[in-house]
Amino acid sequence: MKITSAEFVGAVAKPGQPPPGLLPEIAVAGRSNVGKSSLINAFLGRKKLARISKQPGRTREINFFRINDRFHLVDLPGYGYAKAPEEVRRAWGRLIESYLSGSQQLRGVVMLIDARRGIRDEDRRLFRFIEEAGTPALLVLTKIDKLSWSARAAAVERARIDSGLPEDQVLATSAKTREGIPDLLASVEALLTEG
Ligand SMILES: Nc1nc2c(ncn2[C@@H]2O[C@H](COP(=O)(O)OP(=O)(O)O)[C@@H](O)[C@H]2O)c(=O)[nH]1
Ligand SMILES: [Mg+2]
Repeated sequence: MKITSAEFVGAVAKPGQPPPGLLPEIAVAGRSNVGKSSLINAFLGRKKLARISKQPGRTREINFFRINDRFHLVDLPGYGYAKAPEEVRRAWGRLIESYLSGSQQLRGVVMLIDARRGIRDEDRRLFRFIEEAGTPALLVLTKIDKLSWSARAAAVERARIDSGLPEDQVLATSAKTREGIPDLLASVEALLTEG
């Protein structure tokens, strides 16, 4: 897949609010600071697109980007921000879970995991939720450039065992070096074609 166009088309701020259009959807989820904005920009080959979701207020919304007039890339708000009050964290959870269980267009979820940290409790909770909904998932390790070559293989293997996903659904990526980005484009293409 080659990205030819990408634009912000709207946001969902409350559970149950309809999406800004009915294209097939690929959602991207991960803890705050996992490298989600950087990866989305690397994936799209754009420098500034995901910055929109950094605007105050937007970080707690689900942001929709129309790609190639063919699908929506859905940027889910980052979870697990340690300093957020409990009530705010719960509201994030409700919004994300309401979207994931309610969307009729969702073709797959790209779950981002920091390669240095591996899968943690909140990731596991979301992962189980996605599995139970029967939605196809990709597990994408981020910031892989920060690991040595030997540590990379171990991180991928651990993520594969922890998630129970088959090998071809676990990818190692770097927004910095673009390692793994072509594989991610191919995997997203496969989700859209299979769906
Ligand atoms: N070395 C390295 N750093 C990264 C990579 N991706 C993101 N970062 C850094 O990780 C921090 C968080 O990235 P950001 O994309 O804002 O994460 P978000 O909160 O998940 O959207 C920033 O300091 C980035 O520069 C990567 O692939 N390699
Ligand atoms: Mg971000």
